[in-house]
Amino acid sequence: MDRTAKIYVAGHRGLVGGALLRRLERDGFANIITRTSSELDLRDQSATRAFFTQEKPEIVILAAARVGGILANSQFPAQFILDNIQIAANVIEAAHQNGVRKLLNLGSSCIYPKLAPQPLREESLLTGSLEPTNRAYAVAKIAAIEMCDSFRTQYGSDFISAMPTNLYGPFDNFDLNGSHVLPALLRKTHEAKKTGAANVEIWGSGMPRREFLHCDDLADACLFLIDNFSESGPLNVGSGIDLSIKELAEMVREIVGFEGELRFDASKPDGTPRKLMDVSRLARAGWRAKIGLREGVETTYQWFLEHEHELPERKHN
Ligand code: GFB
Repeated sequence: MDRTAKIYVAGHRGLVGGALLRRLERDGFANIITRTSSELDLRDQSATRAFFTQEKPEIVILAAARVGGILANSQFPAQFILDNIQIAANVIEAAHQNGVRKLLNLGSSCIYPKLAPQPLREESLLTGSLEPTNRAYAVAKIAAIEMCDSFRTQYGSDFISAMPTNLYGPFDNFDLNGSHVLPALLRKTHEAKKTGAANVEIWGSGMPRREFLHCDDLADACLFLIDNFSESGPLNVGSGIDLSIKELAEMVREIVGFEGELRFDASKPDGTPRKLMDVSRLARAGWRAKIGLREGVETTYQWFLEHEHELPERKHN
């Protein structure tokens, strides 16, 4: 990619957008555009249109979304579907109207049916029922893929869709009500160690299996795909390795140095039994993950220790 290209990173304050911004700046991209959500509400169609008409970005990375862990998804489905459909529709339409030459739409592995064969292949999209805890979010993400593909079919737009597996890394959301499992486990285990608690509470049975990808690896994949990929449909982006939540909690316990027990709270949902991406299409395109899970969790814990004092107060177990 040309270092002078005008790139709009939508959602630069999030886990993914932040990692993209750091990477683009490090690589010397000189023409990056960002807006905070208070400067530009992407759910607002006329504001989004006006922004694109004024700025005329050449490349758009759509990393803006309402996201959250299993609890937030099940408690606020209306917000998850409405915000994400509006953001995607407004950005994709404005990108088309303003001649954006490449758009990368980011989704999630939860677009695949709950019981799709594992590892999850791109062909499984729309072949079965979705996991109920995040169905509203998943439908919005599926709609965004379909929009990109429809603009490609009808107008020849070079709009692509990447579906990352569960992500983690620095600047993640560590608020236990809204967070995903990894930041939650780091925080809960750290606090249990600090207070000398006998155990740390893990939601669900510990049996579900998840795959994790560091946000810096995803940023690397995004830049690679912008240069090297131009096809319709979702493209899986993952590490290709999964583990159970219990194994993850044990890894976190070791890294944090907590000596108490893991206690599983069966009143909390497990969600999808397993989410492991088949990343062979991505590998054929020429990209693979580089940051191992243990190394990534260790550096994320270091980041957490340096920023612990800035985190919102704990309101939930
Ligand atoms: O990360 P998580 O919220 O997302 O949960 P999903 C993964 C698994 O970890 C579930 C368990 O089985 C949780 O029950 N878990 C254990 C915990 N302890 C905790 C905890 O303290 N907090 C959290 N959050 N989980 C989300 C979707 O699903 O993943 C989104 O809701 C999106 O739509 C995202 O796709 C990537 O993998 O279950």
